[in-house]
Amino acid sequence: MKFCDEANIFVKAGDGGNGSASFRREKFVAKGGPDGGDGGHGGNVVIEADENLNTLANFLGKKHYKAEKGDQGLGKDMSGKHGEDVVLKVPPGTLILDAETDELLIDLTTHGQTFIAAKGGLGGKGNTGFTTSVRQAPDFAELGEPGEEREIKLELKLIAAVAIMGYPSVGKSTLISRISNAKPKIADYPFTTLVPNLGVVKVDDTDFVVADIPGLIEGAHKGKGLGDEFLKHIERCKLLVHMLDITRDDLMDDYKKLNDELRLYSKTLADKPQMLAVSKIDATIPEIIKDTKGKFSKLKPSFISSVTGEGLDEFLYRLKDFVKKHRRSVGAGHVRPKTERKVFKPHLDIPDARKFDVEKTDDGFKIVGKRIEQIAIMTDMSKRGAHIRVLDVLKKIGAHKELIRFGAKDGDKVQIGVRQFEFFV
Ligand SMILES: Nc1nc2c(ncn2[C@@H]2O[C@H](COP(=O)(O)OP(=O)(O)OP(=O)(O)O)[C@@H](O)[C@H]2O)c(=O)[nH]1
Ligand SMILES: [Mg+2]
Repeated sequence: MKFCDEANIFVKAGDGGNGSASFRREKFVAKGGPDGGDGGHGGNVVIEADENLNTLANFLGKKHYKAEKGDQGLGKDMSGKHGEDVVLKVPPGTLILDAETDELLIDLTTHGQTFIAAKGGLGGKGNTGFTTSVRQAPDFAELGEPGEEREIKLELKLIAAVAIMGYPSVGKSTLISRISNAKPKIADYPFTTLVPNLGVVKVDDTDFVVADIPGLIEGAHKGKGLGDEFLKHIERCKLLVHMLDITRDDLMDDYKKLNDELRLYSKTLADKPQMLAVSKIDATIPEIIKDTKGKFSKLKPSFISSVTGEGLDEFLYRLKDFVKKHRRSVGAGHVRPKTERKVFKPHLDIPDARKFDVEKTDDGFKIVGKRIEQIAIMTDMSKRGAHIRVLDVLKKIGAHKELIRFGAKDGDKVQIGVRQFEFFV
């Protein structure tokens, strides 16, 4: 639906804390073993759908959101504290896009659904973690990994709680113009409304969004009239107001035919809770109203006139109760992905983590690969031990052999991500 609210924001996850390169100090022991603890992971920037919100107004003023850094590791094997996540709340129906590429990252449709917009950096390992049988006193620790940062675009597709649907010209737009802030076009010819009109309806302390849908006719599910495009919109609403025009010939027939259309389109649509409203009661005679009440006694419609206002108050209170009753029972959209708040594990999150490619460059070689680049950025190159460890990792994953195959010799430069190394055979 056209009603869109937008905001661009910058998100920066917390950097991981550096690991500690510390050695045990004990009385009467000249030099104890390594006891440097790990740095804490940086916090994530998380975006969460919250049905208590209706707009993205919160993001209009503040543009930068930053999660906490992980603390540094300390001696005595003390790990640094993990950085806290920052959780940004948005209304369900918010699309999250990469601001640079316009790529859709996620469509948050359900209350409680979350998305990590920027991943926190890994904490660096302390020197304790690098002890091996041959390397008993590592004098180096890993640096913390920088947290991700990017610009994202939030786009709100307003999801109406209620859709007013019915045949053309039954008075749908006239009703929404009476009960909400919407100002739709109204006319006495069919298909006046071409795209849904959205309006906010306020009854006492409750407000909700209502959509006035273009008229539906028989065959709509196959694209007849304005067709199935709008049935898709209706599918996103929680509740339907099915409107019948008392000046038409056979209301029961209208009612059944439109419900058949819904059923032919989808079961989800057919199963939506409906409230019936019979319109234009000012334009008929009391006998017909009485007769219609009799025929529809089981379905208990509201009888209204959007022209005189008769029956509108009662209709609105019923609508409010109807919305309140169903607010939590039905999801905001028809897509209901599983919602889980999983703990982010950066290492495990990298697909094909150990894959790499070697390239020859103008002044040396380049290795491209997620995990190896992560290790490189976390390496303090001023420490000889750390340098040797990177070479060890290259050997382990087969990159060292590959570099030799490409012709690498002692002293050649190897670029891995943002870091440069000297190669040793
Ligand atoms: N007498 C009377 N006329 C009404 C009432 N409600 C709507 N109308 C008239 O019915 C005609 C159609 O009204 P709309 O509100 O445009 O109908 P709609 O259902 O939105 O029509 P489409 O958008 O074409 O599907 C207009 O001429 C309205 O003035 C009512 O309560 N009483
Ligand atoms: Mg209309």
